[in-house]
Amino acid sequence: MKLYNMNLSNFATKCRIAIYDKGINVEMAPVPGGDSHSPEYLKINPFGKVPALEADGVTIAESEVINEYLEEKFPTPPLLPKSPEARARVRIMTRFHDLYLEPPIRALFPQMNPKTRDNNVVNEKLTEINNRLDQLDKMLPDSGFACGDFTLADCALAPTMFFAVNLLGMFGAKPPLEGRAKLTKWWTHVQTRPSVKKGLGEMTEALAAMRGGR
Ligand SMILES: N[C@@H](CCC(=O)N[C@@H](CS)C(=O)NCC(=O)O)C(=O)O
Repeated sequence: MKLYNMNLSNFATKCRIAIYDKGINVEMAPVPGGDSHSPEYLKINPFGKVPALEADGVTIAESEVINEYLEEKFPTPPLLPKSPEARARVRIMTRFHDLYLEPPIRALFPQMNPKTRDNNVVNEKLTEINNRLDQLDKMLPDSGFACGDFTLADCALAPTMFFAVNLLGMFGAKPPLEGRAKLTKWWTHVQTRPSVKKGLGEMTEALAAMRGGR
């Protein structure tokens, strides 16, 4: 199996964490043509998005579809609980992440440069992010992982929280953990998981390389 991957991509890291946690042997491949919109890569994933997984004769796009596929194909150790209700809770978290928490954070990426920044967009997105972080804080348990045992919910949330913690400060946002006790506890706890430590370590290195222009 081959994952088309970029170490700084939060969506690719979501899949790498699941792969590391399950101990699956997957080749990590750079995006052909060096860009997710290169003609070579668009042949592999017409959406022009990273990651994509080549597995058993099919190419699978979309990080959550990839993670659900990996869960079905390699059920041990499980990253989804057994009961339909508990599985639904995990999927609510992953959808909350994909549809509501991550997009306003991503919308700030084109606003990094203070010289070209649109402050109206920044303020609007920061308000949305703060609302979403408050919602996440309410959804999380008092301790432990996001939904009991370590699950696909933690795989999804951790790489995006990495961005929140490391990037929001440059927009003058209040620290994302401030006043959010459950989120703070979860963030400390989730980073003790070896698969998360490895995935976020790779993001840290990639971010440092980007900042250093390497
Ligand atoms: N819904 C997709 C989102 C993937 C995504 O947005 N990936 C980013 C990298 S983190 C990307 O490929 N961006 C390039 C683009 O949108 O043009 C997923 O879950 O895989």
